[in-house]
This record gives sequence, C-alpha cells and structure tokens, in this order.
Amino acid sequence: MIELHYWPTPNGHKITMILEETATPYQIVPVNIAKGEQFKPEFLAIAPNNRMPAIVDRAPADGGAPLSVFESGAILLYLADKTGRFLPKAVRDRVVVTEWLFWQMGGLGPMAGQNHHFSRYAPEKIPYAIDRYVRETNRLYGVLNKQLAAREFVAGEYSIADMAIYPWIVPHEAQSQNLDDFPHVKRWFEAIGARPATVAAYARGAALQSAPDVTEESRRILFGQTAQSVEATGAHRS
Ligand SMILES: N[C@@H](CCC(=O)N[C@@H](CS)C(=O)NCC(=O)O)C(=O)O
Repeated sequence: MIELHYWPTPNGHKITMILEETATPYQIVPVNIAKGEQFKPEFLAIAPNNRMPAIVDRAPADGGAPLSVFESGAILLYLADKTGRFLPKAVRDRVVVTEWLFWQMGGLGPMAGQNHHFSRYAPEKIPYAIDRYVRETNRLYGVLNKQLAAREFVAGEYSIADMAIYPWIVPHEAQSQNLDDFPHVKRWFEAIGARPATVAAYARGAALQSAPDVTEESRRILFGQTAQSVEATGAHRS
C-alpha cells in the first residue's frame, strides 16, 4: 500500500496517473496547499521542501521500514522501478525516458508554473514577465511537438516521461497556448487523456477540489514564503 500525500495539481496528477496505470493500491492523504497543510511538521518530515506530492511506501522492496520519497520525478522513478513498468531496462531506451522526464522537471514544469503565476495569480499584470513565460512555454511546446512527430509517445512507448508532461499540458489554455499549433502534441494529448488510468486519476483529484484554489489567505500562504516559513515549523527528518 502506497500512502500518497497529494493535492490535485499538475505535480500531484503525475502520481495518481502512475498508480492507476500500474493498479498499485494507494491511499490519499490530502495536503490542502491553499490552507498551508504543506507546513505541518508530519508532512515536512517526509517532504522537507514543503511541496507535495510525496509518498510513503509501507512495503518497500528491501522489506525494511516504511520508505518516503518526495519530488514527483523521484516518485515516478521509484514507482516505475518498484512495479517494473513504464521505464525500460535497455540502456538506450531508458536514457530517452529520463531525458524527457528531466526536461519536464527542469523546463516545462518550472516555466509553465511561472507562466501560471504571472498570467493568473500575480496581483499586478507585468507584461514583461507574462510575455517571457508565455514565450518560453511556447518554445517548449514546439520542442515537444517536434519530438512527437515521429513517435507515438515522447520516448516511443508510453512511459513515466509522458505521465510527467501530460498534466502540464492540461492547462494549455491558461498558458496561452493553442494545441492546434502543435498537431503532434494534440494527438498525443488526446490519446493520453482517453486512457482509463488517466480518467481515473483525474477523477480522484476532482473529488478533492471543492473550493476555489486562490483566496486572499491562500495567496499569502502560497506566494509569501521565505526560509522562515519552513524554519518556523521546527520540523526535522527522522
Ligand atoms: N519539484 C516539485 C514541485 C512540487 C510543487 O511545486 N508542488 C506544489 C503544487 S504543484 C506545492 O506543493 N505547492 C505548495 C506551496 O507552494 O507551498 C515536484 O515536482 O514534486
């Protein structure tokens, strides 16, 4: 049984997607980031970066004590290894999956995240910042479109790289991107969206999303963080 510390955001959806794809039993522990639950000491003990998702594997492969993992890319790799799926063993195929997984982690995720921030959440509209991240997101969509021109999925077979990327393409309209400009991305996006595991993963998320995600209070919690935000809780990793 995997304990999934989760909130339905793009990084959270990655993990419900692999858990559903591999039919791994899991239990969701909601971390309502709009209410500041990512600062609870028990959460920081497994996720010191005060960001979800994180998992606790109560039955790790070595038969030892429960094992926690934070960072969505690390969790995808861990669950792919554990289940023996969606991460090829052959060295050359594996490299391609990890390249695109890290492309998402270091590129698409952070850039689209800044795009969301300046386009939707920033209290003042700063044209330079909006333009910078909309353009960079656009470049990244172009890179993805090129990669998908000759492959069904980013690394050939469906893999954890696709699961990392897909949730960041879901809000393409909010990112000011038009999928009609990226026909290979559009074909790939529709195919992944139709997978039963993807539908099930997003349904788990919808059940938790009952309130607007950004209020004055949540804006203060999410966008006013400094080193003190973590220090003040006095959490430590056991
Ligand atoms: N690099 C991290 C990023 C995770 C992340 O940014 N999570 C956001 C939601 S998508 C979060 O927990 N935010 C809480 C906060 O900003 O305090 C990962 O991929 O796991």
